[in-house]
Amino acid sequence: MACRICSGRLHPFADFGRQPVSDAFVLPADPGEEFFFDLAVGVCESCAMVQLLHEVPRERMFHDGYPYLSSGSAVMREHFRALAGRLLATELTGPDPFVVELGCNDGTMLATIAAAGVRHLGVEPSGGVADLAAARGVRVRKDFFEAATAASIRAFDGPADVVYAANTLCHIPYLDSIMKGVATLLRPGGVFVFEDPYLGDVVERASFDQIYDEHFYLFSATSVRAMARRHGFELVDVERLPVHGGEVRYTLAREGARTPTAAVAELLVAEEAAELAAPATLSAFAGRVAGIRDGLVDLLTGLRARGATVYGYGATAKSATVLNYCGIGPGLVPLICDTTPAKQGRLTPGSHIPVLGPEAFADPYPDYALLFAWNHAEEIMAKETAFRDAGGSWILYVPDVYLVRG
Ligand code: DWN
Ligand code: SAH
Ligand code: ZN
Repeated sequence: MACRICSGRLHPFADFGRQPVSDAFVLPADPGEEFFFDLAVGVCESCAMVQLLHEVPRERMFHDGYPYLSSGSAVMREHFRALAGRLLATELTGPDPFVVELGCNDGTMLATIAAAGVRHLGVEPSGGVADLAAARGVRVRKDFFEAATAASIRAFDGPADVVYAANTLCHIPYLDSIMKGVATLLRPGGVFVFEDPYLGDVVERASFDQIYDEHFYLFSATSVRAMARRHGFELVDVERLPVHGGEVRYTLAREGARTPTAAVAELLVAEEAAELAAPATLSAFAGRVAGIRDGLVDLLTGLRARGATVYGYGATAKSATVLNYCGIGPGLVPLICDTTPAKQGRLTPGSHIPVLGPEAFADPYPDYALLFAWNHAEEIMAKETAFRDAGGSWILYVPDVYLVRG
């Protein structure tokens, strides 16, 4: 198996078995044939990039029915409003600036840019969410970004000052084509800014559910710098972010265009010291994950034996890995509540647990709630205080299986 970035040798370190497409929620009346693939992950012995061993065709994941909405969390809405404000204040200050967002989803970030009257374009292959962005006044192109898309944007709109991508670059196996596209599109002094789940946080928190079909790569400063240099780019800034369970925002500029900040060297040194990409580190991670699986299944089986009810909270893409790897189905978790319209009334992929709207949670409250959207724990627990007041307990499974009692 060869590295998608540098063709180096891959060292496999974790295997989650057969898994469905994580965001392919199933219609109960017409389940059809579900697509499964082997979810296994490895690290490149040459460039340290952590990546899936098998890839799901992009059209199976990102299409008109793609359900995830960026606007589904108040914390994330504020996160993207703040980021847009910062780009406007720092990078988009020249005459007639232009920003391109890859994977703009429902336009949560670009809505602020559009409201400021700044030239922008969202590139978004999933038609349903792209329509929501357009309805917000965001200019959007329904397409997969790649080298050819970039060339046609450049020909029509001219060079971009900023190319931005949140939780999208790590979804794209074909980074060669993406980096060629960014090189074509970006003006000489422009920046490519992207933020994705950080390998360091995944290893530290044993957050194995960050591994699923859409998350093809798990980036680190080490692997991103190596990838960037292959395309004439330098990693000039890194910023750790608390969202989605721990991310890093990377800034790339053309080699020689900007001086890297001290934060880059610091993170590189920390990754080296922690031996983040070492087989021993990643095998230890895989061992902890197996322990979490056993602990979670034991807890849920014990609760069922006692007659306690457990609902899921948040039908996340991440939960597909948890449910299918642990073998959890409707017998242990009879329903999952979720605010996303396109998930409600459907069944979770592979595990076939019904997804209901948020009103089902209090009707009546279960004894326990398994928090699949643990990355939004603060926001969710703050709005669901009545659950604990009524004696309910939250179940979390990263960094270990534990209860937050009522
Ligand atoms: O990387 C990705 C991230 C950005 O979003 C994508 N590949 C797919 C998706 O991953 P996810 O589904 O694991 O993301 P979230 O943000 O953890 O999903 C939260 C889910 O919980 C959504 O379906 C909305 C739902 N939710 C809810 O029901 N009540 C969320 C909040 C905050 C709530 O209060
Ligand atoms: N940026 C948003 C959405 C993340 S979900 C946020 O952080 O909340 C990932 C998004 O990337 C999906 O909307 C998906 O349709 C989009 N995507 C996948 N491949 C892409 C590609 N090649 N070019 C642009 N967008 C892509
Ligand atoms: Zn490699």
